Amino acid sequence: MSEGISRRSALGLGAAAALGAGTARAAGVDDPVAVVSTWDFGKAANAAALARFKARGSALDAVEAGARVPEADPANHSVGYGGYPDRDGHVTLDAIIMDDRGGVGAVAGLEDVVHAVSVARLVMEKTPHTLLVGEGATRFALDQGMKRTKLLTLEAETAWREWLKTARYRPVANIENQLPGPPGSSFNHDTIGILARGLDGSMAAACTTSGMAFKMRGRVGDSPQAGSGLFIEKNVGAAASTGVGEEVTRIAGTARVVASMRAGLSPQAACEEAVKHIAALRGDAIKGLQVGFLALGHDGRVGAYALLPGFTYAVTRHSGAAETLPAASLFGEPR
Ligand code: SD4
Repeated sequence: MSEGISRRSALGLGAAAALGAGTARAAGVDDPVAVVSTWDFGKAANAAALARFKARGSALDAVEAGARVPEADPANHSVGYGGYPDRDGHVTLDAIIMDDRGGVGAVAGLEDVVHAVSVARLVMEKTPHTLLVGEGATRFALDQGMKRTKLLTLEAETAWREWLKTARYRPVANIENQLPGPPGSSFNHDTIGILARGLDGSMAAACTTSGMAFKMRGRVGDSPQAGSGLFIEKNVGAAASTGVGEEVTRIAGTARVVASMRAGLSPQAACEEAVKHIAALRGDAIKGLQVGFLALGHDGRVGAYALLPGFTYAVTRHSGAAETLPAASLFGEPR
């Protein structure tokens, strides 16, 4: 058996059980983790990110390339194009990208442009700012040569019109992975958080989403806010969140996860601490709501934990070995 195959089998059920049980596994020294990302559709995103690494791209190039996959895929009507609109019928996108040298770029409430993560990168690289919102973000993207695209698909518009009949706003736990449709279809589009680590130890991270379906016009979630939906610190690690953004923002969730790692907790223990903090803080108010954290340490260790079962994440190593794993959770079935 080649070493590659034995490594792959080491990433099989045993690893899933170990990670799923909440004990973060030390990264393989000979085949370190390259990319991790949220939900089942993270696997395809990770493959695109790894391809950038292989083409000598930076960690920043890798996370941008990865995030663009679910943003654009018209077949799966994923994050970005085909996202569910706000309650007034507008698809608005939130995205952020960060490197480990203090680089931050983000957009919130972006309309009519598919690749929010690339606009975020342009904010980081071409402006003196870290966050552009709404009309100004769209104008900036178009000025930078991005194409104007109608993001509301017929399918998403139909779902919105159906929603308007009751207009009850109640986020559904784990909608990202639910049937009908393949992962990333219009029924389970949502946030991707993607964290990458190059073989030289450099790291970058990105997060992109159409936010909560049928949100209020103007609502911004955790995703584009540094320290809520995404955070990274050199020589410590990176974290991303997914689920009901308000619950993450209340505790500056990913800044908290990274702070815990800085203080010496493993990525797994850091994710668990943040989830438990939300539960203790919010009590019954978070009944039935999902929040998940995913973390990648600077040493390549991975952690993931959620309030409810059903949060999955994809791990891809520099060899190309890849798998999707279930995160352990604080509670049992959705309460
Ligand atoms: C938000 N956190 O806008 C995002 C949504 C999400 O998986 O992550 N869904 O609140």
